[in-house]
Amino acid sequence: MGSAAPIQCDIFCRVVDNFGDIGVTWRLARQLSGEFGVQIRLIVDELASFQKLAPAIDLNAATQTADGIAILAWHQNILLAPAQCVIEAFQCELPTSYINAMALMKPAPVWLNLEYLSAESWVGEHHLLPSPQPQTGLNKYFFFPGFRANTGGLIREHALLFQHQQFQQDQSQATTGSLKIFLFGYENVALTALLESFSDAARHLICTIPSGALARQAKAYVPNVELNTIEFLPQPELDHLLWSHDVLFVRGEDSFVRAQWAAKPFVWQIYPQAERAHWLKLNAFLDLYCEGLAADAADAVRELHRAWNDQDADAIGAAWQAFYGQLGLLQEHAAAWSQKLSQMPDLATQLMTFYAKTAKI
Ligand code: TRH
Repeated sequence: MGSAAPIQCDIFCRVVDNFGDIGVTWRLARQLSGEFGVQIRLIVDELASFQKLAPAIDLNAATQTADGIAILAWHQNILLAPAQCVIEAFQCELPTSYINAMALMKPAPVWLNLEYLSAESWVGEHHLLPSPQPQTGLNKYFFFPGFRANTGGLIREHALLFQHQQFQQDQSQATTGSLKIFLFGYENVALTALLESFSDAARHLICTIPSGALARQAKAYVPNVELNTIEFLPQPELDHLLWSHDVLFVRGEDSFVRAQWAAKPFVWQIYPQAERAHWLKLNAFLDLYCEGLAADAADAVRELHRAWNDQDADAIGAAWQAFYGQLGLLQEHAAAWSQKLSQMPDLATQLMTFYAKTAKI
């Protein structure tokens, strides 16, 4: 920032499971490149998952370019001269040779660990703290995305909310009378009971399920419900899909955030962790999200989240009915929540501001 030469940034990503790791890093890479002119190399250890979100990715190419971003296959002996800004996604552990090369650079690169998103309050206390690395004398900084002012915020492209508004204006005439539900989640024992409870609604329902375990699990016929299983779309097309539905079931991290920018009532299936550790994270988010929401509506939000995440087939029907009964209020709340979040600087802006300050440019 301020200097004529573009900033160079390496983003390292290991695909642990599913699509969230590559989903978040790809989205961030596209924004940093497209809106900040940063020269990005995205170093990824698994191209097959990446290809699902970006069909142009060539599975056999060691290096390639997509959307102006250099994509490097992360193999064991990869040797790279470090960039000025280094983003290690989700503690994925940089190659030793790369760290040693960083230690020799003057000035040292700005090294950030991009953490998983959480609404827990301790996150703000740790955001941007340095973690001194005794072997090299380098500092690695924690960068915590989050929902509060003392965190790194959420990924939000600069034109996103404007585009959303335009989309809504264009769609305002196109109401079908059906309630459109988007259902993206992990395999879930409560799915059949949820779909059956959809058929009790007074309105006709259209339910869209992206390909994957949940789509395979969905039963073919439910009275009063039109079930559409669809192929995965390229990531930039996901927002329009979300915007064209009325209720969003989302999961993980990236689709969870996009549902919030879509300003629609949503249900989050959190990525399950050992010993139910994810419940703390889920409840921390619900506490924040339900602030200011009328008690009945807040109870409905909590109970549907509980039943869906607990895969509670006995409770999901009643939980859905209660949620459905509050839909008008939940729609207003979702719009207000999105508006509130948009007051925070977005994650890429915060990242670039921190980089400029730390690199003293
Ligand atoms: O796939 P996920 O469950 O990812 C998870 C979480 O990130 C979790 O925190 C992490 O620990 C685990 O992976 C390893 O859900 P998420 O985060 O929503 O990622 C899905 C990505 O797929 C997201 O970037 C959106 C994208 N996507 C498309 O590009 N096209 C589609 O059609 C759909 C449905 C999703």
